[in-house]
Amino acid sequence: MSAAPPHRPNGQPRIAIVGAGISGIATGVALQRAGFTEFTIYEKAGDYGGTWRDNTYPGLFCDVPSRYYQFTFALNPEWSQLYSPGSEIKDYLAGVARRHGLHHRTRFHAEIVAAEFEDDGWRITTVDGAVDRVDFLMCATGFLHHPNRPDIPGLDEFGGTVMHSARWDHGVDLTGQHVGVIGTGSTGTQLVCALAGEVPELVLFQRTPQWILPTVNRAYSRVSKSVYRWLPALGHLPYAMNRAFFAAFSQGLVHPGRIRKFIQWVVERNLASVEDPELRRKLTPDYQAMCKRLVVSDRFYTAIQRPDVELVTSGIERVEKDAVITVDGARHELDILILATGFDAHAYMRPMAVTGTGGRTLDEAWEDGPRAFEGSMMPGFPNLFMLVGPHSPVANHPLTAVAEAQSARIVEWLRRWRADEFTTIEPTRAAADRYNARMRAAAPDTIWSTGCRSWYLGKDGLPELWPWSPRRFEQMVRSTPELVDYQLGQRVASEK
Ligand code: N01
Repeated sequence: MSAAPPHRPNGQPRIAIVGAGISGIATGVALQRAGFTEFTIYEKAGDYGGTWRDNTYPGLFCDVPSRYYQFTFALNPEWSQLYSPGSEIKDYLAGVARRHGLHHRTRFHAEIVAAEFEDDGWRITTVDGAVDRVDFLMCATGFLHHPNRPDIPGLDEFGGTVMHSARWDHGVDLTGQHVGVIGTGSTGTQLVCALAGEVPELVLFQRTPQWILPTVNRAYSRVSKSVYRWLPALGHLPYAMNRAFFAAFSQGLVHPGRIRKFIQWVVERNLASVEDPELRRKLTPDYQAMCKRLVVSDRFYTAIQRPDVELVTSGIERVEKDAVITVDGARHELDILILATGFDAHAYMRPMAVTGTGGRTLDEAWEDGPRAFEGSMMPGFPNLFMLVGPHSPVANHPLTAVAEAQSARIVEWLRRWRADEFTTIEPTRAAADRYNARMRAAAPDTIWSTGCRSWYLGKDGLPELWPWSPRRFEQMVRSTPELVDYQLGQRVASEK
């Protein structure tokens, strides 16, 4: 049996952060600022940015305004637009990491394949077989991470190029190509807007129509940027305004009422701008607006009405060497197929093999779906924290804000560890069960439970999102923890 990690004489716990995306960066900066310096960020890829590094497809932008979708400790005066492109967000994240010196503490191409709780800490194994011991494991692996490849007969036999939107191959020349896009989520609709008119024929295969919220994406002027550069603290103002707007909007997500009705009215009016009644019928969803993630676009309906863009609503039966065959027998001859089919949003840190106390694996603990106490800790997995874990996505609240709030809480626990209040911490099973029961009870009130298929829903058909307001989330994360909800491990007296 290996020795238990001795209590660090310098008060420094050893910490592994898994993932160098938004939440890994937020955690690294929070730890560093609080004086916890013995941490390593393990990143399986070669750069920062997480989903913003992986997604590079044409037309990618963030549907949350950039002056809100950023860290409060790194307000950026340089945003080019209200909704900035994905590449700009990726560069921003990498810049924050480097400016805070995280590159000195990041190991790229170092995927952690296994983590086992052993004695008072975690034994972690990287893909090259190297083993490390740490006191705390922080999983910042995100949830829009593993591409969902649809199980369509014949897809592997397609003779042209097939690529998932999150694995865009920039070596593929689209010039003169007949392109099919499968999927009509935020990604599929952004792709259609970007590719319409760029290729001779674009076919969108739609299984379910989407409600579209029209917004205007405006560019920031040079003057506005220099004002924010000159007075960076000014950035808190648009941040606070957006925060108030999204707080109001989120009321419609978690409670029935006027906001839902208003959004429904807006998206229906937007749909009415589609001239051809038959096309309009095909684009009309049979569920309430916001049940699926609302698509934000002022260009989609224009793009889909172009003569060189076709909307196909008949289901896909199979794919042949040079065509997609739909159930109505139509044959759509194509050169390139783009899978805008989303992600396995329920994998979280898997396929990493995580084993807690008593040899219980994460797969066993999550047999009925991902669950966590306060979105971040699990019984039976001591000293493991998840960033933006199960039920932490707070609707359209930016993940930067969620990760900042959760990492501040983690720092509080580490201070208690340093003060020798415990060596190991995990929530009690009773506390976790109570918390998850409250989540389940709140779920039916949310818009996500009103009858549509989406990646928000878990195995039990209930949404795996935070079912209350963003304010309530922040209150929970900022409140003083009830120690009765936790099981604290102490060192035996002889070790002290
Ligand atoms: O994925 P999705 P996404 N045959 O799961 C269809 C974020 N995001 O990549 O609706 C045919 O929403 C599926 O059909 P259906 C954002 O949070 C953010 O678009 O299940 N079709 C659906 O149309 C977003 O919500 C930005 O019937 C199949 C589509 O594929 C999340 O990422 C930008 C199919 C998948 O839609 C995911 O969005 C982009 C099959 N076998 C993304 N399987 C920002 O702006 C699936 N589909 C921040």
